[in-house]
Amino acid sequence: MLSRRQILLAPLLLAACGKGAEHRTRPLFAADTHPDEYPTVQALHAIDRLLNERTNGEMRVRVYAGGQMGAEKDTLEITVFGGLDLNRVNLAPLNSIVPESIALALPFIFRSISHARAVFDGSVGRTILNAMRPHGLYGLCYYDSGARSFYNTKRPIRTPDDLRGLKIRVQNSDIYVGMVQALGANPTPIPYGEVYQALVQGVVDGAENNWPSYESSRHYEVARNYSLTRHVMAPEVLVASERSWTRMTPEEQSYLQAAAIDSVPLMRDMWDARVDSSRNRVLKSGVDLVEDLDHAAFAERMLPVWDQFLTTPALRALADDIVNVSADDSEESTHD
Ligand code: GTR
Repeated sequence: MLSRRQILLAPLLLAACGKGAEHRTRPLFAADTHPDEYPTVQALHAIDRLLNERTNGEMRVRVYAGGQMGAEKDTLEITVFGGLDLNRVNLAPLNSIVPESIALALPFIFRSISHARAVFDGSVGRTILNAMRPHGLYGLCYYDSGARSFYNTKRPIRTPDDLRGLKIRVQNSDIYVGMVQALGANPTPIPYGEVYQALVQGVVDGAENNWPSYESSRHYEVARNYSLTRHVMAPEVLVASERSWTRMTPEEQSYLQAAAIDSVPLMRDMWDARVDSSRNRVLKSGVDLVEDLDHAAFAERMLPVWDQFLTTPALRALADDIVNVSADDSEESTHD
């Protein structure tokens, strides 16, 4: 029997395999793991609106939100194959596909949200997007993802030692596994959509994420200790399938690239508002927030993780370039 996902995917795969100009008569198919009201999904809708206006309805985007197409790792495979034209994913599942992306995922590489934004918007950001092409993905733009922090069902975390022995869900990326191991906890990679259940059932004791995901996924209802470690500020990424991209005319390509770039400031505004509302909602529910953390102690534990993952001179140079990007860190955004 066909699974729900196979049934959902069938028209996409058929359309993707079609020949000739067919791709221009159908919308671009886009996936996102978040529910419709989440800022990343709203950014995809913004791209649809911009394309619709600018091409008189010739180019449109059909958004499959809420993880309908599967976990990010799987949707990336579908995107490389051409079954999805667009995919909004976190950087983490790209780490095993595009080595250059590792630099942006290093724990504590960014000093602040302003620093992270300056990197995403600058030449290092572009270099990493360009590095995706040989891997079947065309990097269109980055979206904000704020800062990720640890939360758990057991106890407040103030020092790395407080994490010792806890089972922590991580994203599908070896860096996250290495990071959690270096903190003395036990990493368990689980797809995002299954984490709530895993927390409820005690399969894991905790996870880590930004305020909007902690709230939207309802993890905060179960894991009531949130510690503001802010250990990773890796971005969200919007990729196109290289197969879909090369089938577009140069004109279509520039419409799509422009709409993606123009959606970034729109998303950033929605993101900042959502961070505030998510944080308020979560704190109002009585979550135990730890802010007085020893950040330096966490960062120090990450030095061997950097060594473990910066395996080539090129990657080291990218990490150095990131560190050297200047930004007004004093103007730290509270929207983390
Ligand atoms: C969120 C991110 C998702 C997904 C999720 C996770 O912050 O927006 O794309 O990566 O985290 O933890 O799996």
